Amino acid sequence: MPAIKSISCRKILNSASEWTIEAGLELEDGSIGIASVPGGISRGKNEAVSLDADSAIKRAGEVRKKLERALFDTQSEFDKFLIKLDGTKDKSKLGGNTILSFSIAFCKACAKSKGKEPYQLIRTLLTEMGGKPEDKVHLPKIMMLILEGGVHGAGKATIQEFMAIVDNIQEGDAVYDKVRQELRHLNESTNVGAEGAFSPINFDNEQILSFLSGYLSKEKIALDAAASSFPEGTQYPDYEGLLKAYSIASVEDPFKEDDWSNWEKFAKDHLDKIQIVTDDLTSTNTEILRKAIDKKIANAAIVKPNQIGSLTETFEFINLAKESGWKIIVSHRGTDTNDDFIADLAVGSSADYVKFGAPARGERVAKYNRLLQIGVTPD
Ligand code: 2PG
Ligand code: MG
Repeated sequence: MPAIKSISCRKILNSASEWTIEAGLELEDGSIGIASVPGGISRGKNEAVSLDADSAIKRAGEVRKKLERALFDTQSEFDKFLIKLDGTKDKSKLGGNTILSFSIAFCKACAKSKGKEPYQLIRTLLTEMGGKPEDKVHLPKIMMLILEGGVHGAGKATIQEFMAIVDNIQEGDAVYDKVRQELRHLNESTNVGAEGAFSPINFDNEQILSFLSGYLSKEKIALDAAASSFPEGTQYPDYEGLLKAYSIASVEDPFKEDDWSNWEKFAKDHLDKIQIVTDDLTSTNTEILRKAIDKKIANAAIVKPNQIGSLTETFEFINLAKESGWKIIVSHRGTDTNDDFIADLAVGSSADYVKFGAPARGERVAKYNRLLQIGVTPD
């Protein structure tokens, strides 16, 4: 790759009116990459540290002197250089958000320099690291968020996400629209939560599930309980009862991230029937994923690059999950920006699903629209 000509870092706002950073990186041939990364509301304990915007800008200033005019042949060389410079296990010195913003900016600039789309470069990078993306580029299925509760919502529901599993954006959008019309009809609020989904304050978990079921035809339901974020003293939902009563095909984070015994028991009873998804528990961390695979506690994992803090480590995680027969779901975060790179990550890695929130709120829509754009790009 051409040497790095310049890097920059500025403060921007995220979807929760908090300050975050946007990184810029230019290669000597004029190729530019600009990237910003999300935060998260229900964050796991094992995630990389995310620095506040001012500290991240300061750290980026220090990194700048070391990056400008430097030559990196590969994404992994670039990422490993920053990981080494940080030197901590949780990326607390430079910040996972600082490292990842530059990691993605570098990837975008390299794609431009090679005349490729980011998803095309990602396919190559994953393959070079031993991965086997599917032969044909295809768009993933979608877990479309329709109603939200927990720390993302406003009402009584303790489960964070109630999603419809759909084949494409149009199908999910139609379900979202039907639900909006019916809420209006019931005189319930159609105000939306952190990720653009409806959050009727009078509905508990069961009421939401029974309501949502009325607007699904062939679509199955995916839940994200985000149980690690339940307030002290909150009971786990009665999963057995819910699975019997509703058409639920996927359950994410049903138990707290350190409650391995409940995870193991649940998996013994249900792993052959439904998709069990780790998010906070694995935190896009290959070491923890290995343990989860050994213990057979799930069969799918959420991929959120900002949980680990670099693209190369995210690629390692994806490759291990796939070679172990797990499904992967590339996901946005509770607080996010308009950056649409994760749509490229999902397509480039042949992800099984994406989880980008509701088809409302600009930062979610940006990612859906990028999928639509990729869908019409000749490969
Ligand atoms: C999750 C995410 C995204 P947060 O739990 O899966 O929906 O939420 O970013 O708040 O952790
Ligand atoms: Mg989750």
